[in-house]
Amino acid sequence: MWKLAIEKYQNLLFEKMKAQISEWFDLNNTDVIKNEDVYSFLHSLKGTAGTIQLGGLYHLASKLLDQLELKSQEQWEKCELREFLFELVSLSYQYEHFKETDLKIAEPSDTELPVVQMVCEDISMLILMKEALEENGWMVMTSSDPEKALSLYYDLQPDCLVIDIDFTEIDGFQILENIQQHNHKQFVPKVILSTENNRLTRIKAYEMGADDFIGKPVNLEEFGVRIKRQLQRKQIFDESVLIDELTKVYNRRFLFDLLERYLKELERSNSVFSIALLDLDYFKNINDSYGHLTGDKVLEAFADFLKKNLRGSDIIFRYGGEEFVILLPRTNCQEAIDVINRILDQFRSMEFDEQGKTFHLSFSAGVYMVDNPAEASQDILKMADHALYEAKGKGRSRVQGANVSDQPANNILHVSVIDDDAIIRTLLVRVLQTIDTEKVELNIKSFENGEKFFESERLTEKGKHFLILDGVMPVMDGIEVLDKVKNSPQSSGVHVLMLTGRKSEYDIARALKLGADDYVTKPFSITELQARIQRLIKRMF
Ligand code: GH3
Ligand code: MG
Repeated sequence: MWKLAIEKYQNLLFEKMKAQISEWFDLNNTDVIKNEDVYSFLHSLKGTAGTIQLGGLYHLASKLLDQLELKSQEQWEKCELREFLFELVSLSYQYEHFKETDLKIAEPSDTELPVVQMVCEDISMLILMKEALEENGWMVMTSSDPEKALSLYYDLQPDCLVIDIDFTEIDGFQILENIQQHNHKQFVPKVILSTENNRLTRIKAYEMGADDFIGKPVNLEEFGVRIKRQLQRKQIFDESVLIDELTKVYNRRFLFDLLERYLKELERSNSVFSIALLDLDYFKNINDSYGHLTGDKVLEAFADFLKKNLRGSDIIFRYGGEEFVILLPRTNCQEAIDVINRILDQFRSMEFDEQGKTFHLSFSAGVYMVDNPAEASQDILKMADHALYEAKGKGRSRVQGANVSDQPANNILHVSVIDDDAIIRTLLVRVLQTIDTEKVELNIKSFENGEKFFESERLTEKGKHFLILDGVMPVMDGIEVLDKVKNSPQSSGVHVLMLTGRKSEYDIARALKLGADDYVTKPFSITELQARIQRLIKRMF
């Protein structure tokens, strides 16, 4: 009995606290908050928390009161107060959703977690499977629209693909076939799901390149294990192969092996070398205008062009999607820049002929000379990457040396948090502020609702946008905001992460249909959300 009563009072206290914080944070920008109000708020919090066995809250309130006494200020600006009360906001969130009164915001892990892509028309299935797989710590991206799935596949380069072929309007095998056209040159394990668990369907799936077939209904535990097996196979494959399947140049893993060898050589004989990181300009346009198969052909042609036109001693690698690395042994920075500039001139004049239309392409490049054998391979690539982004920033189709530039260039990503809950808004902004994004500068703003967001004309700010959008809001709900965003002229540069209630299947379905890139169900763990946002941002650049 007593336990129940205590819990009721604890809930009430947190509610009261949340209401007060929200009231302060939702004030108009011009308003200030009186210090005496903050003082009496904390004072009563401390008193009540002690009485109803909320030790964590009691200590936090005491600490804040002590700090307040040292400050002796008359009033608070909203943002100042937000900073001051942040721990309280976080505690309140944790309590509301997890009944945890101790604060933990851990560092997200930096290792690249596997990415699983799932295509399925049935949203409830999709939600269930996503949840089950994410328990393993994998990042799961979902789509219910076959076309969106295809472009997501190219953007994401997942480590495993799961297709539920039970589509109502189309033949689900068609999705597999479309992806296979590209996939036969890239190993990504594919798992097919279907209610048609019969011999003919299974044979067809395997013939079309499926690596596993799972009949529905799916046992989630077994499903997780079978996906795990596929991810292991993918890892073994990646580690054992040195050649990129599509372009037949060396792959990223071999690049790191070889870099180690050249660093040893540098130490032994003092012979410097350079690396160039090349990235095709506006390559996405090729995919969008001519289809992904043409995109693939262009990548192959680019690799062939590099093989033909570089010096015999230079070594070519595919670093990722449309990025290539060239290692130039015994070449200093200026010499490397000259070589790559010559290549760029030749490439610009090359004519592509596709579907009766001709077009020209260019690339941007960052060049970095390695003359210190103690340098880590990852840092070497980072330097080249900084230079590449500088080249992109200066208008593309150019070569930039890293050794001559003083500052790494920063790309701007406008991140907007739209949520009517002041606690969540504050928390998200803080999470975003702690995210470490090497080459991207985050411009973070939060909005109480969709109307304020559109009034601010935020989307007209130049550069890429990332929106974290609450699904359910008064005034204009998240789905309406998403709809309006996706129909705006700026829609192509906007990525959207939806926050949805665990049970609001209908909202998830609509969000995905309208083109949300990802969704996270509430309540979310702060650590997990942080890691997820970090990875999403990394993939956007
Ligand atoms: P920028 O000049 O800034 O580099 O613009 P971009 O369009 O080249 O760059 P962005 O990073 O926006 O798009 C690269 C696209 O390359 C995204 C992805 O869909 C596509 N892509 C990645 N790998 C492959 C692939 O193997 N085949 C095809 N066809 N497309 C790929
Ligand atoms: Mg590019």
